[in-house]
Amino acid sequence: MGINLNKSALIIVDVQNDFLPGGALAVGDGNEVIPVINQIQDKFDLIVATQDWHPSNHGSFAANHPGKEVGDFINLNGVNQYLWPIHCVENSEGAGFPESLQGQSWNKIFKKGTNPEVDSYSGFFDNGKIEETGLGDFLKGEGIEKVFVTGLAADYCVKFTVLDALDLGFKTYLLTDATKGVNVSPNDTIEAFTEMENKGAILIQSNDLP
Ligand code: VGL
Ligand code: ZN
Repeated sequence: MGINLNKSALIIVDVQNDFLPGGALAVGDGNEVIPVINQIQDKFDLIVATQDWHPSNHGSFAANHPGKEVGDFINLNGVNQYLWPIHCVENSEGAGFPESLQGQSWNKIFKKGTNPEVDSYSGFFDNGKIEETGLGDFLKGEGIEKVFVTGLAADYCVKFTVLDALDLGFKTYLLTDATKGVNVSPNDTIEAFTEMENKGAILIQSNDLP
């Protein structure tokens, strides 16, 4: 497939306890991405992780909107917002990374979703595209041209991270065996894969890496 890893970064999206089986917003089989991600980290000179990190009054939590339930939508400061269970509250166990995920060679962690007024699926921008996390400038400052995206959840934070990476001009690969989706609707993950591919992402598996 002719991939070389010069000027490449591995992006690990939201592999946090709350998105793993038993967590507050568990992704089915989400734990299966961990050994795959561990196995490929050595190939990359630059590794970044994103961390969903919400204050307890975050506007994406159904519990913060009396009368609303998980799965409802609200208008959150002009953005259509799906309401989630309480998850990844800053400094909680659920917001932490699992011990089984190797993190010793990560260059930087980017927290997102810290503003209670707006959600942030992408690792680059909030959902209103008002504020940046700093990830884009960091990668460009390091001379990165290609990104390889992994993590959770395929149909939310991974998808929006991939789409923004493409918008920012990175050659963008999705590692399909290193991501799993929430599937609020049953086909969400497969549709997210198609959408990412249609917008220019290159879908590969970890064993396609050199
Ligand atoms: C995510 C829903 C809410 C994710 C984060 O990491 O995909 N999904 N917050
Ligand atoms: Zn969140």
